[in-house]
Amino acid sequence: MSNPDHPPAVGVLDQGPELIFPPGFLWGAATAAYQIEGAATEGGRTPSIWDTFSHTEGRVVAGHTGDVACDHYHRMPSDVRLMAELGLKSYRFSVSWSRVQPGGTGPANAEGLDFYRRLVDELLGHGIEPWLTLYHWDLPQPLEDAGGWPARDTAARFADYAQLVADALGDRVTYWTTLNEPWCSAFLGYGSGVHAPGRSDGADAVRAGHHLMLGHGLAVQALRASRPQAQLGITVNLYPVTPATDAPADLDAARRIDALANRFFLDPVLRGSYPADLTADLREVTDFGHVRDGDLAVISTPLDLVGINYYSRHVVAAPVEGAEPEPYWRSPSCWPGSEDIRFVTRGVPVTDMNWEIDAPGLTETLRRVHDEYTDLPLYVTENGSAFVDAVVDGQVDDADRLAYFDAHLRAAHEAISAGVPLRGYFAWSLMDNFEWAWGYTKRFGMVWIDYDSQARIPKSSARWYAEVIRRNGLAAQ
Ligand code: IFM
Repeated sequence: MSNPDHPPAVGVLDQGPELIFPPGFLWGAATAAYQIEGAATEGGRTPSIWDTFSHTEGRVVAGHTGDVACDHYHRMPSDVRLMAELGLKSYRFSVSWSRVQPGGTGPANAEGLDFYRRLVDELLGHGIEPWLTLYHWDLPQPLEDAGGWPARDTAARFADYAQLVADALGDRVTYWTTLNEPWCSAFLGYGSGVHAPGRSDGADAVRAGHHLMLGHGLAVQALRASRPQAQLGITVNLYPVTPATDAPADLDAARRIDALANRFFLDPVLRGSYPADLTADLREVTDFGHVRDGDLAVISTPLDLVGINYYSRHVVAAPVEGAEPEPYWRSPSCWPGSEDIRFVTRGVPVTDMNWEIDAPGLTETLRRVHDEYTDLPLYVTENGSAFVDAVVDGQVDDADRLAYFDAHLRAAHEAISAGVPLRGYFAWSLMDNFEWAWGYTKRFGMVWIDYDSQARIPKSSARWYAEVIRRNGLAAQ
């Protein structure tokens, strides 16, 4: 770091011999366009579903919006310098569709593309590998008005947009992920409606999930044809799903939630089919008439890598009468056809999102994807935690977040030792940002953002992570 008064907070790193990661391991940090860029109406950008949603009263805590966010659009060069000071090998960002193709159809917006060209140049100039995500939840509003992801045409529009970005940036960007966490787009956006566009219909959520994957497959085909050297993948958010007891009804609850949370995406993308138990569970919700011949072949177009976002574990149990509905991803409407299943709280430590901290779940998830689905290289494209931080004497000592990263990196290393081809890890997030329905009330960053002054303060976890990257490893315990 540039500030000699604040030496790296190596902490646990000093406790023992290092745990070394494989040579060339890609150490990174991630962000997403709507969460950090701001400049919502500048440079020809038009509204996405998140602009509309956040400007609708009652949708986001305290009425927060991404209008300004971290002002990254204007501060990009100094933010990249900060990444370089941290020693990041790679930076995962997303492109705002409505910045580069306002309205979601038609020609490219040169000014919007120019922002990402400058970002990529800046990264490459600092020796940082750009990792581009095409879609991190910000569908152009006119495409939502035309039906959104439940409408088949949106998949074709996404492939056109992917081509346009590939034409502009494909000569300099090697790593591409099509979608970030399609489960959230489909089931939080169209199932429970706690995310944009805020619709609540189980059948629409299932259709949205299918068309997101269809768009992914079409985009991969377009990118592969025009950029044969590119490394192409998708990012899915996965959870180990554990039954609360080994009673048959709890085992069945776990099977059902695993199907909706994990196998809904993993099976079509990596095996070219929907799981039979999933379609059976959903028979009261949809007859899957939206799936056309040939779709699954497109969806399972071969990839070069799989990105996995890991945060926590789901522990579930059979329905009980009179159980109180629960919030956010525990909301029953996130789980069409399985609304009555209970999410169980085990009483283990949680983050500020109330998500249970479960590092072994990362090992389990990585091993499962490798053992059951694919030999492809895997990347943890997000992992991190929100905690209540505070600035004290100009510093932020986020010991909880540092411990979370440390435990999860050990879990990642364990997966590598077990033979999983894990090639990189991206901390979520580089900086505090707009945490969707929670606005700015949840902080996931390694870098503190003062939203009044836009000052950046690297937290202890950032200085620790810089040291992990420098050593390519961490201390054994
Ligand atoms: O902030 C989000 C991110 O946009 C997607 N993955 C989970 C993060 C924390 O909720």
